[in-house]
Amino acid sequence: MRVLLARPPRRDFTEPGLPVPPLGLAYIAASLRAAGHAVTLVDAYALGWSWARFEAAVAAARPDVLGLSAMTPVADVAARAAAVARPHVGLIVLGGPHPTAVGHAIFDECPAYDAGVSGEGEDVVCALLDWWAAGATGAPPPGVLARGHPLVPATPPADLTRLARPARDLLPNAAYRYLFATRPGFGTMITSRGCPFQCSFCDKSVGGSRWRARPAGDIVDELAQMHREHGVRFVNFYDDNFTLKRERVVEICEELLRRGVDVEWKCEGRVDGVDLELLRLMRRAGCRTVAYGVESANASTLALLRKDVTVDQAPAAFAATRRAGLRSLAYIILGAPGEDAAAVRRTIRFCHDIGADYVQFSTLVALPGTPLFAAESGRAGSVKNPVDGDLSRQTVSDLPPEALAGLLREAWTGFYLRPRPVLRLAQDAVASGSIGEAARLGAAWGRWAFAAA
Ligand code: B12
Ligand code: SF4
Repeated sequence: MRVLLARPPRRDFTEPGLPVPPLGLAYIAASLRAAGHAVTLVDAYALGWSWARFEAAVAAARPDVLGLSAMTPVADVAARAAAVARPHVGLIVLGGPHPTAVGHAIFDECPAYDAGVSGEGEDVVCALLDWWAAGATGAPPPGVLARGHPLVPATPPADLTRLARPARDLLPNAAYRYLFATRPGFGTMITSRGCPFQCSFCDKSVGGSRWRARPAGDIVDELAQMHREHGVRFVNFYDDNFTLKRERVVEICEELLRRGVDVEWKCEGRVDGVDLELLRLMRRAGCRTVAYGVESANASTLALLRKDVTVDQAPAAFAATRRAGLRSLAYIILGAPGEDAAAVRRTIRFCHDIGADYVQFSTLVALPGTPLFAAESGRAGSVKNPVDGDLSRQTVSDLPPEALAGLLREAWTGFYLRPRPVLRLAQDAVASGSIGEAARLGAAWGRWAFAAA
């Protein structure tokens, strides 16, 4: 079959935009191609296409199948793409975290969808196309959401090495940027899937709790291939928990050093999963930044979030990161239930005290698919965040939305309107070739700060 996989255009062209590769679609493309389908991939978001151009491209391609991906807060964009594409396409399939979290509700949200894929989609999508080609009679294969049929969950792949590598040859690789990269030539990669922790705000519907990791040799082979074939020189490891198993990180670093792969990288870690020796090895092997889910300086909030770390583990991890010569990024949640303005300000101050190089401030959102959703979805107010463009977050908090928005503004401006972070960001934007993205983010940020003032 002729399959078009598409990441639709931006909802709003004034939004800052994060043109990072659509890795999930690239995995799906590789799997479909290996099964003999003719696959094209359009990343209208990264290419800055208008909606008119997107519709014209779909109408010209007239594919048998259109595959889209969605996260819940931006699910309306995929629905708009499906509606626009409907007259020009046979089967329209939605995959990703949104259909996995909400299931058959996607058919009520958007009548243009014919089917959905729940969970990791590489095997399921091939089975779905076979079922569809055979007339869609009888029960759909496991993992497929179809109208009038109950979902039978699919078993996710246990051995990740049997999956075809992402079809990066179908991506507009030169269009990808990342603000904190230290060099141009940006790519992303996943070396493990799943996470055994149970943080209440995190949607693990796709990857699940069973941690499955790829061996070091396979990971470094892919990195070398990205460097050789696509000019990638800085990689974000998007694993939920890159540092979960210390010995695996050591193996990856040693393999990178042994083979001399010239790629710098950033990964996500937990403050309880690093030490100075490991961080120094990571630095030697090309790591430049480690992002940590610090979340809060309030022990009661960490307990509510079921983060399974203590407040005093963060300063130690950030100090070790600094001593190893690495930059640190702290993910922070402000205004969780139980927090008043003083508690929020304690966390804001904490970010300065631990010496974080970058901070990403958020509010607490109860997404479907998270343990928090069932408990808290009834009392959410809307709060805007400067990095979200026109997206507002349905935030769970005891603070009134306006008060929390004010504290969020205080946090962002207090942290970033200082010479050091501004200079560091400017330096990274130049080094990574992301000046355009940085300017757009700065403008969106300025509009937000001005509107909120
Ligand atoms: C990288 C990342 C991003 C990147 C880019 C995502 C992208 N374009 O691919 C950035 C930084 C931009 C981002 C932003 C956001 N993100 Co994000 N992100 C991730 C992260 C860390 C990794 C995604 C990834 O590459 N996974 C690896 C690939 C292989 O998995 P995958 O994408 O899920 O794809 C598989 C399946 O979903 C399925 N599939 C996916 N698409 C399709 C399509 C078809 C046709 C089929 C058949 C199957 C299929 O098959 C794939 C292969 O198995 C995940 C966490 C995670 N572990 O997945 C969060 C995650 C996806 N993000 C999340 C959220 C909430 C957001 C934001 C909405 C946050 C916000 N601001 O409120 C924003 C959205 C901003 C925007 N305007 O789009 C949530 C989504 C939860 C939900 N229910 O929707 C996640 C799951 C984090 C979490 N644990 O809560 N994100
Ligand atoms: S927030 Fe991180 S550590 Fe917690 S469950 Fe999600 S992926 Fe795992």
